[in-house]
Amino acid sequence: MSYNGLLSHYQSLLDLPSHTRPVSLLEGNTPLIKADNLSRHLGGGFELFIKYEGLNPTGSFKDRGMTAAVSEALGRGATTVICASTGNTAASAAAYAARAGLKSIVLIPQGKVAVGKLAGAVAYGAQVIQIDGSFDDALSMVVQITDKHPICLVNSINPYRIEGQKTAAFEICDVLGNAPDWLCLPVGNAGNITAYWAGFKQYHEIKSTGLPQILGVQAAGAAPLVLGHPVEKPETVATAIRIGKPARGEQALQAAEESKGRIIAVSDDEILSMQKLLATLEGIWVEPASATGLAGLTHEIESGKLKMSGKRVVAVCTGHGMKDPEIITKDMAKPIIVQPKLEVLEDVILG
Ligand code: AN7
Repeated sequence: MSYNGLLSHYQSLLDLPSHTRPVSLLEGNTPLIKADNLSRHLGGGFELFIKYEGLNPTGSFKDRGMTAAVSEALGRGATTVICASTGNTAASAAAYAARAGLKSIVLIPQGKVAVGKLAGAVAYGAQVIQIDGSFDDALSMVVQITDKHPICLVNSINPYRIEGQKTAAFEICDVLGNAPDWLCLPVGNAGNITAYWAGFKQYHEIKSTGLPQILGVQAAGAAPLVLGHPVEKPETVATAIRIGKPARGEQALQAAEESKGRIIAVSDDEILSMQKLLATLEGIWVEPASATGLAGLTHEIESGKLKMSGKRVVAVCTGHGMKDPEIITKDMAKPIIVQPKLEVLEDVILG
């Protein structure tokens, strides 16, 4: 059966208006990769799967929500979409808007957007505006401007974003035949955790697939949901989740509570170690934010707070490593240079 993208594949399960006109890049249908090496490294005895969302068309999970939001906007007759973004939403909005023939405007925070994301937004033809402030400032600006002008907001405040993103939960259940025991994922603006929980609940109602416990993970320097108050100046190496006032914070806390899970924070060191482990043990290179869910899982296992024995765990890896190459290249040892002579190469390789 040919695959025509999320909206077509899960049409009957998505609450989208009838005017919606599908704009797809064949997003979704991403692999669920068994990670036995990493599971063994964490003590073993449990099944670990990576939902590799970096393999979406623009390199992040944002494409799931964006196909829905842009399709609805196009069908409604919108001509322009706008979002605030730490980078991935911007690239995704720009790509889907391009395909739909819409203009896109993206507001990004000063300085901290990874180069692969900014390049994407520019390549897809967005008008890129840098705000001399944080993501939270940028989000407040796009909310204000869309209240005043007929421009369509495609941040995850837009309900169709959540509709699209909940398909990731459907896919996991379709592949495993059931919900996992635990789902761990990074939490920034909290749209994704909200969408996963909605998706698992919906599938549970119609297909009795069970419900996972959800472990949402923030970066320690940007952890408003753990601290219980907004963070004025969020700081983390995981720039995707450098967010101090999550738009769907309440729903994230609710998802954690209803699922008997929790939201925790991990340090930048834990995030970067996990990014490296995942790449070197499993061949899966993700951007720092995307290693945050797994870093949280590791934190809980190693501190004895979670026993995973006999469990099935899915870790959502939200964006591709190539989005943020500098995080690797800035500290890497320069490759050695050798003359193009076999003896020299033999010397280097064989010692
Ligand atoms: C790789 O692009 O907020 O909790 O503006 O890019 O749903 O916000 C990105 C978020 C996790 C957090 N992983 O998801 C944006 C933006 C990656 C991300 C998140 C983001 P939410």
